[in-house]
Amino acid sequence: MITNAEIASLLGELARLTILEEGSPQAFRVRAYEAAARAVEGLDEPLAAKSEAEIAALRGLGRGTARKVRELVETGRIAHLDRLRATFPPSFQELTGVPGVGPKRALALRDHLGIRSVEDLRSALDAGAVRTVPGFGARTEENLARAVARLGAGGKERRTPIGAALRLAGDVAAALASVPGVTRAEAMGSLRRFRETVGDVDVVAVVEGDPGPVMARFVALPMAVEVIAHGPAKSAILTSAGIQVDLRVVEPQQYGSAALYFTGSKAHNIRLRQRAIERGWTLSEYGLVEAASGRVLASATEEEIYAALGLQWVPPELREDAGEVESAAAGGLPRLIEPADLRGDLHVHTDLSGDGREPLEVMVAAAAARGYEYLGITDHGEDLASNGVGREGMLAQRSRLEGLRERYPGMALLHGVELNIGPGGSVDYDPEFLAGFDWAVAGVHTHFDLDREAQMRRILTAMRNPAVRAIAHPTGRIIGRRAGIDFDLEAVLAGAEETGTALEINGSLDRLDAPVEMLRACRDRRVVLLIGTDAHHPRELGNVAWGVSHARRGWVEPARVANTWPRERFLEWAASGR
Ligand code: DGT
Ligand code: CA
Ligand code: CA
Repeated sequence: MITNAEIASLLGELARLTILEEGSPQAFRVRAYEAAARAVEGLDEPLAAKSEAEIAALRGLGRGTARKVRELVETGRIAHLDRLRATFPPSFQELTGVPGVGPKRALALRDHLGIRSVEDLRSALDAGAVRTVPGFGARTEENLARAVARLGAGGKERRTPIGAALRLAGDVAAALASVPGVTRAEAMGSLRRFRETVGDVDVVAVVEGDPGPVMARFVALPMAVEVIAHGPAKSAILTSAGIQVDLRVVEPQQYGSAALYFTGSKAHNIRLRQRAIERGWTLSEYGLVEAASGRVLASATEEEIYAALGLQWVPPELREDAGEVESAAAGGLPRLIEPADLRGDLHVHTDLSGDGREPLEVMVAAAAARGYEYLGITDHGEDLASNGVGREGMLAQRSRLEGLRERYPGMALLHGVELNIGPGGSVDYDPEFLAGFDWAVAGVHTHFDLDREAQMRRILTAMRNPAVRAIAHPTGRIIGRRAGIDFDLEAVLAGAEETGTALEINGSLDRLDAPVEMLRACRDRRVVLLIGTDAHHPRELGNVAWGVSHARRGWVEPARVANTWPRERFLEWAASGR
């Protein structure tokens, strides 16, 4: 039976594609689908068991949506969605995601120049044709050319950002787990290793008994637009998002060896296989086997396979053959940071920032519900064109926060700000006004095109500013959409060490910034790190889990992350150097 999560995700897709059809995210039909998707997510009973009239009577769902849900339950498809998918294929959706393009302009480019993908746009830009489209001047053309250049690799090199892949894998796994006989369904591959982009999604399902039903369910998933392979143990589909999903079905006693094999990385697997061979064994997705006798030594869990090979169990985020096998052999793997280590959040927006969604009181309550010992509220400083907050706005927020302190004696409330690092390294307000804040992070939000030298000076200048306690999302990258600013890594790390400025690990799935290379380079330095969620909604306080997974990929131990420190130590550090 189709799950509520699947229905919600298809309604979400309808909303996204309707934005393209209408040329605007504000259109009534878009809002209706979004509201319906949210409503379905919050339901307890399965929607698939309800009649059209019962569905239409639910809050947030109307007649039109109810009809589509029934069509989906009865036929496994929504014809209207299939039409939209054909009109706006993944390559066109990608085009609308190029900074500065958006749905309206993508439609104009398509209608006037036949542009249907980023590659088409690249060629049209090279030919100087874009400026001929009504509403696109030479200036727009220049900006788009820069945005496209910043995208980096194109065409076949293109990989899917982790955010989209995680959503998809979650939907697939939930659907498969609902099939009788399936005891686990989990994402493996680069997704389990938490790489920031993935080539495809790999799923392993454990089935007791006949694998037929789970395979049948898989190839008929509503997000499938093409079946690439359909076998008893292995199948693959292409999904509407343009991402391939590989499914492998295994028996319970093979779970460990299958998980190990399909998690990879290939380089990590090769190292393990070498250790097996040295001992006269073989290692495959079916198990660790004594070559001479064919006896299975271990296969049910990853732990027993690593143990048999004389290794500590290696967390998936480390499996890149980047020194983890040597460390595991010596019993010296780091104790990686975990979500429970975090005692506070230091990058949180409210609706005072133009892009925040909920008032201060709601964000503070949500942080308190997580059991935090401290919280930094950081709406945007006044320099940020559309979302910035002026001085009176900040002062008013400060008194509101003051009023909340009594209600939350267990949580230190810091009145902070997310400053905007200008092209020369200056930040918002003046030193006197800045001194009134308890906390400040500073980040780059504009001028991504300055050269390496200028970006370096810019970041170092911000670090030397006594008001700045941390650099938020240090490179400013948006995964799959904007490469970060270019700077000399070593010089920035040295600057952070010297000034005591922390570097943020931004937990938003679009960012995951500082990048892994930067975190790994911090291992040999005394750089203070910080995990910030950049939450614009209470739900996004949960981004901390992504920040932690990303930090683990960078070998980060809890002691190096300032918001794992107990309240007194953290507050003392936060106030120092100001
Ligand atoms: P991706 O999809 O490019 O982001 O990266 P992965 O790591 O998910 O790679 P993928 O999907 O090609 O394969 C999934 C895992 O399966 C991979 O991490 C290790 C394992 N694997 C696949 N092909 C081979 C192979 O030829 N040799 C070995 N040792 N392992 C393989
Ligand atoms: Ca993969
Ligand atoms: Ca694969």
